[in-house]
Amino acid sequence: MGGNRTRSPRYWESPQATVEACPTSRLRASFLTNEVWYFSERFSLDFFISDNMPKGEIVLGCLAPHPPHVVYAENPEQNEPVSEGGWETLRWGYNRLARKLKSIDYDALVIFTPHWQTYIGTHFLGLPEFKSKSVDPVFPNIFRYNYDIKVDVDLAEKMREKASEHGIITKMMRNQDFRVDYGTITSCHMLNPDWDKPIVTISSNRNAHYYSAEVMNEQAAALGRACAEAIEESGKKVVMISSHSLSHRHFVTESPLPEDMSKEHIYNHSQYVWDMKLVDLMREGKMRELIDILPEFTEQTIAETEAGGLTWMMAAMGFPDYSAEIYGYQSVIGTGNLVAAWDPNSVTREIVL
Ligand code: 2X7
Ligand code: FE2
Repeated sequence: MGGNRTRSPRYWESPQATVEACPTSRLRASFLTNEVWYFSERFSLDFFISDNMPKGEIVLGCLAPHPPHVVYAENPEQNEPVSEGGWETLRWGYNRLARKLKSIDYDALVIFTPHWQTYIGTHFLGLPEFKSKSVDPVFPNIFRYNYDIKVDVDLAEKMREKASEHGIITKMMRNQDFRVDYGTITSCHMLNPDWDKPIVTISSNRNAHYYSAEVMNEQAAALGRACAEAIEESGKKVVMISSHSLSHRHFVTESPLPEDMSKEHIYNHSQYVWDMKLVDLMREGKMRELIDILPEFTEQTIAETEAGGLTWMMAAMGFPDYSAEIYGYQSVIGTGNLVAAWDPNSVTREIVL
């Protein structure tokens, strides 16, 4: 493996670091890291090789819908409003996937969210911590969540760099007062309520608004490939999260008690049939086919796939041809919400539902 990183000169002063130096001082090796550096005496040609630098990998991909209702229904201490429950099919599916995540060794969660919309380029959270209160603009009655989020800034920067190399306009979000969107918070809370892993949030650049759902699909796929390269080079184990519902036609009037499940139902049969078509393709491991028909699905069901998250994740994972794990499907104010996961490891991959 090669690279063009530099080491500070002080690194080589440590006795353990330098185990061998040839007379011309052009080659040095390190006990600490197994790196072998070749010094050309011209900075731009210095490089290293390493035996023990494992490639990073995507260890799981999750489709994680973010109606704030599911957080409200869980009654975590971070959220101010208190509920009597609700949306159990979705929440119990989420709880099961969260248990699987606990059994997986990973370094960071990387999430793509439709509720951080950017119009000039793709943005990445770029500070180590964001702490504030998130209030859902449409449902302030159910979501007022105090968050304290840790970010893997190194990984975010690597992704930004790779995306930029691929011709994508990018920016790091370095404003400490930036309010993290409720999509990121809801999906991450449901998958990892302990918040014990750093995250990277990626914004959704609205190519669809300038061009079309097809262009959006292409751009999101390019971003996914760039992120996969960044993950590989980072040496980290990453869980990817595509945060969104499927069909998205929803009620225009909220019931007096939001968690009154006697009022919750699918809004429109055609939209439900579309959602089930997608679930079938996921079960059959036909993700390339699914992504090909996504622009049509998005248009007909005004789906949140419009933001590009699913395409981004599937492209990064090489369009899986194995079965997705299905954890649950339920309507929230009429929208279609599916919790699903793609496990590249055939030993741990399960048939859940
Ligand atoms: O953002 C959402 C959503 N995607 C689905 C349902 C309800 C509220 O907010
Ligand atoms: Fe949403």
